[in-house]
Amino acid sequence: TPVQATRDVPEFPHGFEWGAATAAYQVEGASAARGRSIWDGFCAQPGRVKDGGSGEVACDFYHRYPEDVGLMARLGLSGFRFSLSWPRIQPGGTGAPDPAGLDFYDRLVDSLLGAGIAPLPTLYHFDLPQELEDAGGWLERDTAERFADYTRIALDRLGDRVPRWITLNEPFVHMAYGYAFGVHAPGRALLLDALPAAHHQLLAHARAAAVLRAGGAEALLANNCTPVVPASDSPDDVAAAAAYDNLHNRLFLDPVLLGRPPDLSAYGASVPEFPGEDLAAIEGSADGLGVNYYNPTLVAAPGPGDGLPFALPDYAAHVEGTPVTGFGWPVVPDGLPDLLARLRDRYGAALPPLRITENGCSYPDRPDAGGAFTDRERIAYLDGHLRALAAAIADGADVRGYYTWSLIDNFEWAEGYTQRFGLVHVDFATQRRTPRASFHWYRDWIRAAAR
Ligand code: GBH
Repeated sequence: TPVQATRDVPEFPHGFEWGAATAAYQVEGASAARGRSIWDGFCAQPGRVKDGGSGEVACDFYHRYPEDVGLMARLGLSGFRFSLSWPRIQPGGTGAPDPAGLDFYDRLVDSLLGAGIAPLPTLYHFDLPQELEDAGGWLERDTAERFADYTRIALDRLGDRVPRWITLNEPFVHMAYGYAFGVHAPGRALLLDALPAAHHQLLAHARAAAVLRAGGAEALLANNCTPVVPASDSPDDVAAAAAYDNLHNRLFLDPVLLGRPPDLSAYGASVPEFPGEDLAAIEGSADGLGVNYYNPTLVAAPGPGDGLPFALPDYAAHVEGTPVTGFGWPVVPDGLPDLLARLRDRYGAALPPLRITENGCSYPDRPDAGGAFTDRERIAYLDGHLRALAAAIADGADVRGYYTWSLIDNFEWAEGYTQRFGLVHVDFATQRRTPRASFHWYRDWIRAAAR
């Protein structure tokens, strides 16, 4: 039973996609049945992931997907966002595909379609084949060409049933966490020398988009977007906020939507240039954008000795009354309409249709006496963000779908299994799935909104 009634559900456009999201390394498990990815090696290094966790088994989605598709059907989802594991399809990142890997995604797609759920696959969600990392990974231009080959293989197998694809997930997060700060795989702490990973991921997106479009499919790019808020109206804080906005948001959107990179002069001389021919390929290469929205980012001028032209003070400590999730992330539903308005102001007619491809929260469970997972905070989070989204759409934002992160608890990267984002609780010892109260709440919301 829902703990909060889904009353006065606002109207959403006809055909709006109601979804949930996962990613291959975070849920599939069955790691012995595929090639190595950078996350396998990263998790094996002591101290990298909380409690020594890894995606070796995860949710065992590889074997249990029929049960999970059943959960999706009970929710009434119209769409499911998942990712394909590149090393499951092409074990070394190059050469002939592994038929068993392709067969798995084939079965998954058929199972979704059989349940009336549109598959929305992401080709790449942080899990690069290890061999490609050994050859330089995303710092290497050739990785973009390899990604195009892999895209062709996936499209050849699934394109008859899958008309819309996401190329890359969150190239900013991958560059920053994986290559600049080293807190995600591949664990490289290159600071600004990580910037070629932006260029090459964007080129990979463009190459993949060309393949997808030639096959009659749509190509979307999913970015982690954050409304950037200066800590004060002092010129230094405002300048730092602009520098951060350019790095986090505009570096991954301006080339695609405007055909030029943003001004990164605040980052000094080491900023690489995008060759003109690459910009020509990248411009206009997205048929839609996935927006992963979690929270706004507060930015202040750097202190002495800070190596970067910005500092990131704690938002919730600064803006009184801001609740935080179990991860400590600020809960700011109004940041979503704010973000959507900024995108419209900045890109105008160049902005393609949007989908919220991730939004959600982690909280520790307090199972009640009956053993139920009554996650009131998650319900409040979803309710707040969905009402804010409805208002933004009523105000003219062209948002076609909402995919909450996540359907089920899963491997939360460097946090291992300590942060739970699911509508469905997973007992990782037994793989038992138990819908939380938010599952029932979302089901009722979808029923009321999908009219
Ligand atoms: C996504 O990344 C990933 O795509 C997904 O795989 C992952 O499981 C999911 O989110 C949940 O983490 O302002 O200091 O509070 C999200 C990237 C980076 C977004 C950190 C929120 C908040 C930092 N996140 N950010 S803070």
